[in-house]
Order: sequence, then structure tokens, then C-alpha cells
Amino acid sequence: MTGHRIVVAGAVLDRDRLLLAQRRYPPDLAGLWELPGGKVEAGESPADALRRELREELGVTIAVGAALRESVALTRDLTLVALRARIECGTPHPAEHEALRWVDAPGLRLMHDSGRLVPADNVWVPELLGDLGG
Ligand code: DCP
Repeated sequence: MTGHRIVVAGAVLDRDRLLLAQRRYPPDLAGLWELPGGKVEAGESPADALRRELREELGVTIAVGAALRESVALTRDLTLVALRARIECGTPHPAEHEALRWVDAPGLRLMHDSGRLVPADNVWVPELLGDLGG
């Protein structure tokens, strides 16, 4: 497992809405929308890493909740997981993303069906639609 890394993404939920963030890089993902997050650093739990990433990327303090069921093998050395989160303090602003957008269930379905989500994140759509009451 040497060199194996976890990437943690946040399903930031506010009642019937989910926060999506538009990537700036790399070129093959630029312009697509994701659950914001980043790589877990040595000594961090996934929840610690998500709190750090969303503070850095969005300027918010979050409370971390339950994991989404699916995880995704991005490469042999990189696994993507998602944790639910709720904003405790602050209003999200895109420090590193091109833009942010709150979507409800129909909005998420539209983003998915029109191919505007980062490929790996499509796996979470059914479960997220359930969370959003869609
Ligand atoms: N990723 C993804 N879906 C997400 C979040 C990330 O598919 N919701 C992928 C995109 C990248 C990898 O995970 O291939 C790492 O994500 P980031 O680039 O956002 O993570 P970091 O910013 O921590 O990595 P680095 O600093 O190396 O760019």
C-alpha cells in the first residue's frame, strides 16, 4: 500500500440543495463540476482533510457527517471517497474553483445527464438524489 492516497470529497448539503464546484484544472477536468475536496495528508483522517480543504478552498467551517456508500479507484494509488458535510460557519466562495453552484435534485440530475460532472463523481448521483428528496 506504499504511496496509496485517499482523496476526500464533500457532499455539502443544505436542506434540499447540494454544493457543486467547477474545476479549473487539469485540462481534461477543467469546466466540469465536482464535490469539492482534495488529498488526505499524512496524519490526517479523511474528515480532518475535508475540514482543511473546504476551509482553504471555500472559506467555510463544516461539520462532517456520514460517508457516501461508493468509493472510486481513480488510479492504482488514488481512491476517492465522499463524506456528507454541513456548513457551520461562513458563506462559500471559490478560492480555487472557477465557480460554485447550489443545485436541487432536478439541477443535479441535469448536471449529470448533460455530462457536466467530473466523471468519478457520477457514481454518487443516485445516493445524492435520495438525500435531496429527488
Ligand atoms: N477528484 C475527483 N472528484 C472530486 C474531487 C477530486 O475526481 N470530487 C479527483 C481529481 C484529481 C484528484 O481527485 O484527479 C485529486 O483532486 P484535487 O486535485 O482536487 O486534490 P488536491 O488539490 O489535493 O491535489 P493536488 O494538490 O495534487 O492537485
